[in-house]
Amino acid sequence: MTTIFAAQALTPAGFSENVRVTLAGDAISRVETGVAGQPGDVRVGALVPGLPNLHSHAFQRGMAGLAERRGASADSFWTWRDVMYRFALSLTPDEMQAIAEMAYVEMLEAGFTRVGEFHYLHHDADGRAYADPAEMSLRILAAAQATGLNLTHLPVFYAHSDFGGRAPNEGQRRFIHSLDGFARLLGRIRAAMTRPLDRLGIAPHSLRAATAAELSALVATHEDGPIHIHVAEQTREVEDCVAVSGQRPVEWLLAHQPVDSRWCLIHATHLAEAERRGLAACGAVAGLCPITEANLGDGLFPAPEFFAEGGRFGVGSDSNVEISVAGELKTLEYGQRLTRRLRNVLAMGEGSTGASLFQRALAGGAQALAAPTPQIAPGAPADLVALADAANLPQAGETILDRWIFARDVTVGDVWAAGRHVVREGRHIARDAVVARYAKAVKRVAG
Ligand code: NGQ
Ligand code: ZN
Repeated sequence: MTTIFAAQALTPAGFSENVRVTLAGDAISRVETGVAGQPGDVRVGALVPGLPNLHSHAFQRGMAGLAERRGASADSFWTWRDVMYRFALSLTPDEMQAIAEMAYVEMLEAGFTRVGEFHYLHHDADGRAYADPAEMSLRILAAAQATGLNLTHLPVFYAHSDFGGRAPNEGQRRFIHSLDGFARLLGRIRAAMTRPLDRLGIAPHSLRAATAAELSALVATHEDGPIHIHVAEQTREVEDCVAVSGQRPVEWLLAHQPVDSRWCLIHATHLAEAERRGLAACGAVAGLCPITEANLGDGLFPAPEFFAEGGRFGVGSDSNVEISVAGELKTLEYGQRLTRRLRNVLAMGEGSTGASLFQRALAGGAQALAAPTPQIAPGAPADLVALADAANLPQAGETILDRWIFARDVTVGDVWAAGRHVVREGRHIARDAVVARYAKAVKRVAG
């Protein structure tokens, strides 16, 4: 049995002092506040629930920093995608697992305790299914298990290169399924999932990659579990959607699919006012990936209006170019400050901006990943992040969140995921072995 004594902890009632948390297996069994620490307790500074990372393409961690060179033509999301496709085509299952383990180690070290892995690298390099068609998904499951990260696996249905059911291109050959093949894949993955806290959902890649009929068939045959889809990330995608359907992407989805609290719309960057209100009202989560959206030049999500309308959001590290809880939340806020020339925009009222962002991302992230809401309360999963304050300054808990997110002089010290103490003094317990395998994989692929 593990007991943690925290000088401060974020409980459902807010920050409390002198909190003793007892873990039993993968859950919290007891929370005592205003008590003294005892011999044998792990002593920490501020204890907060682990944040869900609702959107990741783990393999892209292996090309982080390799697409920051300008080519002969103006670079854009689409030229980045060409580089990414070439990288994706070269990976073996062993290499993909090694890169995923590196990404997952960094997620845990950042304070994420669950990942939504939006996984589309399914087939062998020639486009044919592996002997086990779930080979690559099993590697994702293995990487999550090896590192201790909770997983919501989101196998991707991908069938077309663009709106109007256009045939997939050569660069997409490892991603492609028929509806029947996809159903078989899901069955195989379901049978292979063994950890009780892991979850399975589906992810039609985008309105480019799945037709209206395919989307309806997928939704009709999956009556529970999360549904994630990329939507309205780039303005070209919005224009193409209007040209083909007469509607903007989010407008089309809200009109043609039963979008509700099971759904997570990834990016949803470009929203007309009616789309923004409709998305907020339907209870779906907006899956924001602020660092990747900045890196790819996507645009800015209308966060303050959406939050004011009751819209839910969570954050994802997406391309994994930088894996950081603090960085995602800070980038979300700074985008608003830069364009509006204001400060503390997403505090959404008086008080701490960091606490507002963190609490909203916690609830939205858990909803999107079909996970119980992370909280420091008996019965909740033991997904916990201890923040270390090097200067040990006496101050209210919310300021600790602001200093973590904006100043980074508070950092992640210890992390427990599903009750396992996997990060100690800021380092994942398997970091050295994972880095060695990661380096070998990336050196081969990147030459
Ligand atoms: C992806 N990533 O699937 O990895 C996409 C790019 C696409 C982002 N959208 C490919 N950030 O959307 O076609
Ligand atoms: Zn994505």
